[in-house]
Amino acid sequence: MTYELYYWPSIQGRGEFIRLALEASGQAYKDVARDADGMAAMMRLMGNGMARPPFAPPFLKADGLLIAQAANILAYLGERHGLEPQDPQGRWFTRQLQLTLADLVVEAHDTHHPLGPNLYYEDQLDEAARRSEDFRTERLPKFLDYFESVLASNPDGPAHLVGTKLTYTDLSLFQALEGLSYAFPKAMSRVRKDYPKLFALHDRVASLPRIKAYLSSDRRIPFNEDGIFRHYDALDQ
Ligand SMILES: N[C@@H](CCC(=O)N[C@@H](CS)C(=O)NCC(=O)O)C(=O)O
Repeated sequence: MTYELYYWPSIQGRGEFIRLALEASGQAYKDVARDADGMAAMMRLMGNGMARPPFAPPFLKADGLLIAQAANILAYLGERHGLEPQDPQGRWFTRQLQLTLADLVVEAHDTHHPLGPNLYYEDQLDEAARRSEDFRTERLPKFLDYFESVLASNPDGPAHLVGTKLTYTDLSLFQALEGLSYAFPKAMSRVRKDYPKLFALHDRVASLPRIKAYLSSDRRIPFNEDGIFRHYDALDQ
């Protein structure tokens, strides 16, 4: 079976969390909107009159199902492809961590769009600078402290967030660290030494053979200033 992933074709965005899970588990998939006519197909699925339509990308077509919301899609893939623990407590905790990462993603996005996505960044420069300062000094350390403590307190050891095996939330944490390091290189390099377990997990994920191959392929879209994690020097002082 070939999965069909629907996501904006020129950014990593939230689609990247899904791409990483598909790549790490070796699934065949089509990144539909990157093909000719793919955008039209994606817009049709969100169109008026569709039964049970998604609100926004990413969404995944698989086995007659159409599933939206990144965390929801990952729960589906995790269950099918061994990217989540078998025990209920571990499974729900994995889902809980993924939703916490989704909260972090929203806050990272809001550093450059604190007044909302319908205004350009250039129309909210002062607010973005204020929001970013709070993010860098308060929110970012709070999230990173939390994930470092989850690794430190994993009864199965600090190699993974949950259990003894790779889960989709390990992959997503890798992606969050990648994005944060792109957007806030100065802030992230200052705190790197405070989070040895987080960055060790990041480096382990980066060196998984399938992920390594993916990251150096043209399937991996470079970070840019249209995505969620954007680098503006003014926001990283
Ligand atoms: N909570 C959703 C958020 C989906 C979302 O905001 N998608 C963005 C792209 S990353 C989008 O296209 N939004 C359009 C909109 O909100 O109008 C998820 O995690 O999948």
